[in-house]
Amino acid sequence: MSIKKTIIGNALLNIPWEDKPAGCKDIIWRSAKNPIIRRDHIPSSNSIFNSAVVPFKGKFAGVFRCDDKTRRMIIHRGFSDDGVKWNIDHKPIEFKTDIDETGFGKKFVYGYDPRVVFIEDRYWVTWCNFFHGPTIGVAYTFDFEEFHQIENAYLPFNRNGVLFPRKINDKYVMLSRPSDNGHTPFGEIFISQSPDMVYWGEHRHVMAPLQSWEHLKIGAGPIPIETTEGWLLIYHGVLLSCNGYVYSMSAAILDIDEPWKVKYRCKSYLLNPRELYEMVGDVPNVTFPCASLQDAETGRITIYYGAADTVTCLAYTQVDELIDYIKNNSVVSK
Ligand code: BMA
Repeated sequence: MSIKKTIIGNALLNIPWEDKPAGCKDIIWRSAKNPIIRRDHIPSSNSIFNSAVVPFKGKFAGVFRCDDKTRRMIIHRGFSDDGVKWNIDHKPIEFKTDIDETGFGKKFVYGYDPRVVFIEDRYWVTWCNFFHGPTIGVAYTFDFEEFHQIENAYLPFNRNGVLFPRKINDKYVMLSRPSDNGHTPFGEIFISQSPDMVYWGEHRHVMAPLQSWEHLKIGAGPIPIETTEGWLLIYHGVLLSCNGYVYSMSAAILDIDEPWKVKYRCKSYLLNPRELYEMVGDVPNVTFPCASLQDAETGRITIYYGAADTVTCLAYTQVDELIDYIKNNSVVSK
């Protein structure tokens, strides 16, 4: 049987994987091992969630949001042989930077919801940093030993900065979600472009909340996946219920050359909080995807998501099944 190659990218034969359980009708299904990282995985941690991983030297490396017991939000690095059992450094990453004259422009103040992506010759890390309010911090590493922080990408307030895995039209491209200083009761996904990872402009609007499950705000999740149908974007959406925010995830497909154009967008959520570890924790009812791994040979996609702002979990999907579902259940605008 010849397998259709829908994902444009590398094979990743050691991708963490569990087949869809018999009888399961979901397009995205959970790991039976969830949560794969518990809240007390390292001695200092209050919670480890909303974290990101990449293939690294035939194995895996990652950047982990480890809020500590003072409730400071910081980022630790980690390594894994199989993408499931993680060795997370007990010490936070110390970002090297040449602080600017105000002492603030390139400073790591706090770090949450990191993403990581390999582009050209290095790994780029983005996260929510503080610069007179939340904005997107940017750093790079070649080896997960030294991390070099550069200029924050945007003016406050902004969150969920997610880079594309290659230049598009010769520019670096980043999705982000302008916000406020607090728990932001609004939010739409925008795109910005840069020749050098420092100066960001040519901003375009990508998408706004559309359906009830995401009516309050949306934000990009993992690094978009390049496919023959366009960029596959897994994202989170938030519903405001009488009992607070509910974070679910779904997916859309963006145009490959003009990624501010939405080609298809799944109208329903594809995974929402319903397991105990997603509904009970420091913030109940949160499933928050920040990374994926994908194998271009088999079309397998493994999603890393934070649950209840407390633990880290895995979910799986198959690219052709997911894309078919998005196309057959697509509503792009009102
Ligand atoms: C968002 C971010 C996420 C968090 C979510 C739910 O604003 O802070 O880190 O998972 O809220 O609390």
